[in-house]
Amino acid sequence: MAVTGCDLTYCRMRGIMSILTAFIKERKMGLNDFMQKVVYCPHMCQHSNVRGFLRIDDNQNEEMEDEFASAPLCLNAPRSSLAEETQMKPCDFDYLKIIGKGSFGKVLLARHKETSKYYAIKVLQKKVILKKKEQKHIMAERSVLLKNMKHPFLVGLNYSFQTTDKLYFVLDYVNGGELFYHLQRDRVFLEPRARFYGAEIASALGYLHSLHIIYRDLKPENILLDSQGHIVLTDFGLCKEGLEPNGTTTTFCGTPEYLAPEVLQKQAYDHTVDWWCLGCVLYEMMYGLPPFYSRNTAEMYSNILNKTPILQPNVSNSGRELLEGLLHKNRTQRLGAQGDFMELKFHAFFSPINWDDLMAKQITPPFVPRVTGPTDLRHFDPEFTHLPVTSSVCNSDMLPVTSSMREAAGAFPGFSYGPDHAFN
Ligand code: ISQ
Repeated sequence: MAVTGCDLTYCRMRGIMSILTAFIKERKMGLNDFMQKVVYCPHMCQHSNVRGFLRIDDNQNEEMEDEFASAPLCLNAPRSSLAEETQMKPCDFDYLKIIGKGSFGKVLLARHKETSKYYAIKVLQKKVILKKKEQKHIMAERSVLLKNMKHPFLVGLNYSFQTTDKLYFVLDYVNGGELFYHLQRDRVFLEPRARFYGAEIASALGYLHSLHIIYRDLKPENILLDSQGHIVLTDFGLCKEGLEPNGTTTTFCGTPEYLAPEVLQKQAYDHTVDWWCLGCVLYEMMYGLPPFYSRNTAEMYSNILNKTPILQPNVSNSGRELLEGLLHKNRTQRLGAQGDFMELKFHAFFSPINWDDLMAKQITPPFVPRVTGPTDLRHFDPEFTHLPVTSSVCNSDMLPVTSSMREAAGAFPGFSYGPDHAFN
């Protein structure tokens, strides 16, 4: 059969279309993954490229903020027609409670109006992010940002969008409470329980490292349990001051107990900083207090830098050996310095763990948090949940008109948007 010019043109067009479709799909996935990384590592927002990309610039944030008139920009697909298909906006949700709060913004329990699904929505103030110092090294590998990011023990990012002055992250919602809320009640965990949590945390950190991401800020309030009792690492990104590795600020906000010596001394750090933090978490689970704890903060800093952690014999040999390895002050001698996660995976302390089963959530959690349903907030700090959400909620009947009124209206001033969109 003769091939006509028409057939050729048709074939070529189909080829071009499939290449374009694949390209758009890849870009869309890449953007989604990028935003997920911003959630896990909010310090990325300090980088000029990230700020430019998110269109967070100082001018924009000065006075013009007409967020009541403007539609939100979908971060998953900015400036493309894909945005319209998948666009979400603050008013698509009912905001039920504040479940976390800090200098960057807050986290709210929200219910999607259409699907009735519950989410934790993290709202970050662009202005506050802007005030933080620049961090240059974070986005060095652009290709890293475009890798897929999904892990059973990392909080999932479902969606993200922005208004003129805020970034919204629609995250999985879990209500098993902070791991350390349960630790405080029990004082210490038996070794099998500490091992289970330690293994789930280590696998999540190892996964991030495989993507060249350092979590850096593992601390009690970032370690949650889901309703089944599995670990969920979040980075609320609400309290980052003082953790700049370029050492330009030292205003610590929150608990400094887990700070690695190299971070404290403003020296270069690498992935081993996460293994130090894991050592601190495991130590606290097994001994009941952080390894360098002192009520006096200056003394605690001095302990972190100078004191050898005390390893009482009520913990097994392999447990003590693991802690000793993770809490090496010299990061080049720390467990994980050479083989990263593999070194932990094959450590004697974790020998009872079947890592494939762990990843598949096939290991029954040693403890199941008592919750009656998604709105059971008993494990959240009442300091947050008792705060009124009224000023944060999107309410189109109460539109503030001046910029100062808008500010006073809180985190979710109401504004109306275009037609309905698909919810992914
Ligand atoms: C998910 N569930 C509950 C609380 C959360 C806080 C921050 C990020 C994700 C969360």
